[in-house]
Amino acid sequence: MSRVVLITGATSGFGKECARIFAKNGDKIIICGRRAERLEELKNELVNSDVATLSFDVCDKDSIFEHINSLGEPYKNIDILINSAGLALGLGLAPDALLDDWERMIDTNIKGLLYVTKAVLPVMVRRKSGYIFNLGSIAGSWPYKGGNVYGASKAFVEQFSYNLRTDLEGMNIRVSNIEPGAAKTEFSDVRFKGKTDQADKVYDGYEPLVAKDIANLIFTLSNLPSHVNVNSLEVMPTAQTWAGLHVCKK
Ligand code: NDP
Ligand code: 8X3
Repeated sequence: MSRVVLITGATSGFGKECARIFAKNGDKIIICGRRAERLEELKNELVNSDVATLSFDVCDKDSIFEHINSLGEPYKNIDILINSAGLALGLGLAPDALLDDWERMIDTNIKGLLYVTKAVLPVMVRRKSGYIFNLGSIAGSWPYKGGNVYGASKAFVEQFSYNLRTDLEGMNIRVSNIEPGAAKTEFSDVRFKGKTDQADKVYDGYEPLVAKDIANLIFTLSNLPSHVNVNSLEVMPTAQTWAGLHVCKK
């Protein structure tokens, strides 16, 4: 049966590939992002599917509620929310990192995700049905140098996902925290503020994940029987492992 799927961060990366796979499989999609022209391009690409576009900044609370509350038939009964909008800014160590970057990551990855979730929840609660996918990260569990606030914001997403699921007990609403490792999207271009040579280096010499890998997994989870909730899913490229504990010797 066709579902209504609202996807943030649909102009790029995981969100864009989720839009493609859900739309091509007959679901109705609502694609969101700030870059309206990219939303229109994607809508044109998916011309044989039901696609609505909503252009808003997830940091703008009022705009989010206005846009989501403005949805009419056949899009207003959202079955699936994919919270993919997010970013890392900079890889500087805490003493050097920019406070503005820290604030933007908190505003986007934490507050933005909360606003969108809060705007979508009433319809799921009323219909006693829904599935929320949050894009966490391995950075939420595994510290690395320069990960400081980005990793902390993803740790928030993980714990919020579990607490949300707990609050929604008995309401037949599933919540999964998806925790990818290194994936080649526009993520590093954004992190390094357009310095593409630095961004490309992140994925040099091994086969990273691609957005389709994560979109396929999200789509698969969305088709599990409704009594099955995958709480978290950590996914890395085969080439990526853990760094081990570090000792700073004299
Ligand atoms: P991309 O940079 O390719 O896509 C990010 C998306 O987020 C874009 O569509 C962008 O849309 C949207 N976005 C960013 N800021 C805002 C904002 N203020 N308002 C609305 N939309 C916004 O990155 P990915 O697809 O890789 O990242 C998606 C999610 O996955 C993020 O939460 C990221 O932290 C997480 N992640 C990424 C990993 C990776 O290695 N790539 C690994 C683990 C997690 P627009 O600019 O048009 O608004
Ligand atoms: C993105 C993965 O390892 O670059 O969340 O932080 S990582």
